[in-house]
Amino acid sequence: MSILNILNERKVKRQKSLAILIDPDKVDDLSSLKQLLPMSEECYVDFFFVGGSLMTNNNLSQVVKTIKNLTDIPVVLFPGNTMQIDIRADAILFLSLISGRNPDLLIGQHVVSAPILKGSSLEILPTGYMLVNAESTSAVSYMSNTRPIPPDKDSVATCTAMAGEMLGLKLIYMDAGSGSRQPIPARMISKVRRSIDAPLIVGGGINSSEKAKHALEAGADMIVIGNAIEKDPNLLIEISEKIYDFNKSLNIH
Ligand code: 1GP
Repeated sequence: MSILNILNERKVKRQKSLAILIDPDKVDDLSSLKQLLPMSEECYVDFFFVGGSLMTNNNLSQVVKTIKNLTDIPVVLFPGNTMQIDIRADAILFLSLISGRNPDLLIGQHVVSAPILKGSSLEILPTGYMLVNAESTSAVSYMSNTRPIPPDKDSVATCTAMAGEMLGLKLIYMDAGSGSRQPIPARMISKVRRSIDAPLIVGGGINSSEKAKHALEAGADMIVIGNAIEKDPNLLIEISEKIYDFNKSLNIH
């Protein structure tokens, strides 16, 4: 079954998913990644997202290869730009940065990468990507040359998500930015959840099991965690328990 079908099915059943973000630029030594992989399987991690705003060490293919060799957990590319494509991955978030007004990230980079993706077996996941942050100085805002949606502007967020879905995007990803001090407010997550049918991915600044629980309760179908698990891999156990509790209450898992 395709990843998109899996996500749609889970959304209908209200089943939650967990993705770990691996930024290849932060993987200096593959041994820490190799330690995380068996733990991720034990904790029922659903996906690895692989990507970052900047890649200075040319590590992408090594990271994808290591994950694919050592686990069966699907690898989804989360590209910061068109250079971040590796055909060994399972799928790619084909991100249109709909919170911004930078044409290159709404359609330009997609045109450049389309022929490469068409010739690959990667599953393409058309995704409306929305940055939500009070600061316009985060790495992703700087690199994307866009202003994020302010966290108190719920109607801007809901209308943006609705428009993305009406344009045919199949997933909506609300991101506070990697390492954000504040995750996306629960209030905004629930309003966006109620405005769209597409599966809703939420990430950025989720650094405790409580914050994970709030995002899930508010309506995130999938949460994405990067920095916090890099710093403390044991947090994965606590967060996966929250996901397990949610899914158990639905008699799933
Ligand atoms: C960032 O949503 C991801 O794009 C994950 O963010 O690293 O803050 O968990 P963190």
